[in-house]
Amino acid sequence: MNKFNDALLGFSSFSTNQYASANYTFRAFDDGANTMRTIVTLKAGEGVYYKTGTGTRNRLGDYRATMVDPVNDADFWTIQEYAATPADPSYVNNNGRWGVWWGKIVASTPANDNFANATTLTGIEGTNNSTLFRATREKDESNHAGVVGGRSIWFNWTPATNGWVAFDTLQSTTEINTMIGVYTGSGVNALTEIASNDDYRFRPRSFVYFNAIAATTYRIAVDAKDSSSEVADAITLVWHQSIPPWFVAQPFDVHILAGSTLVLTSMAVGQPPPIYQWQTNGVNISSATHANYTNTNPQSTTTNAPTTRAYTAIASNSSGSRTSLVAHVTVYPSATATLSEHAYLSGNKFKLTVTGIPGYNYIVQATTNFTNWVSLHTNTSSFSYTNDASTNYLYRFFRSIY
Ligand SMILES: [Ca+2]
Ligand SMILES: [Ca+2]
Repeated sequence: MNKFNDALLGFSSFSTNQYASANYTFRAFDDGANTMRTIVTLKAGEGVYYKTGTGTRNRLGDYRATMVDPVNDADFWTIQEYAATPADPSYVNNNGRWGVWWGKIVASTPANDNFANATTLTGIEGTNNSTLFRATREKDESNHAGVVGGRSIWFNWTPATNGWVAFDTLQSTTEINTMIGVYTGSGVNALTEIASNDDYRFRPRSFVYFNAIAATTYRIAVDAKDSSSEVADAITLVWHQSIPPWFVAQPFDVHILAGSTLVLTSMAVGQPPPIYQWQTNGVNISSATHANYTNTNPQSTTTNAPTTRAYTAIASNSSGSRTSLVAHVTVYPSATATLSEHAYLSGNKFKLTVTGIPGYNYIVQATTNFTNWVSLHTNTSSFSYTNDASTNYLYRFFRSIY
């Protein structure tokens, strides 16, 4: 028997349709009482065995052994005799031949039973289904959550970003009384506890959360109380990390005419998805709690000069908050353009510069009678315009309209 109380029985057997063979049968610790599993033939006998030696008895089976592997006290080795091919196929005494055949019977244990063989978890969230079946306590392993267990399995998780993360066994489908311990450190005997939990809200399963630091490897142990009423093995480990917001779209500067609809856009990603609060000059704007901010009637504070205000979006979630770049919004009380730098150029050309609301389109028009205006040119403020036909008229007046 091994440390789990599994049992292995090795033996030779023969019958009317079977030459003397090497066999074993196994019983797992949790198999039903008074049962052994189906007999396995390690090595089938090859022929008649007839070898009485000096007496009259036909002997077989002096050389056999079944042992637990001393390295892990879990696997079994068995060596058994079988009837090998006789030296002479005729039924002649002492022509029988025996051989021995060895086999290793592995007691399945969780691959991540030991700290050094921890299963690596990746990503900001996920689900891992594992078993504590035949999991063990290692030498120098401490209790997890201060509770005596003895069936621990191990996981490694290295976050890419800072942020709160939760690990739990709440979704385990079996009635299993778990503990979770989260640590940093390089060996099972050299760990610093970060978080641990036995029972979560009076339930036997466990829930921990901690503020994870990017690029730090966390060692997560899941263990179970080994009481007789809680011998289930399957556990479901779920983890979920929240990521602080990060702006992937920033608001930008806007020049706008008073009364026009102002739309500022932003987008932040995070986990959980962020909520937004827009501010102007550092003060929260009422009801401005979406990624985009809309004002259908922006105004200048004066009637004769534009007003510039600073807008920012603040994105927040449970892991932190972040402020967008500053967008300067300049509201113009009027779209009236200013004409400047008018001058005659060589070749009888007339040039002027139009300055209105930046980004708005303005039309340069001309007239000789102030009744009939002719549109000459359209461009985006501000711009310079040169009129090539100025000498065709005795006089001509120019204006620019929005
Ligand atoms: Ca273990
Ligand atoms: Ca528990």
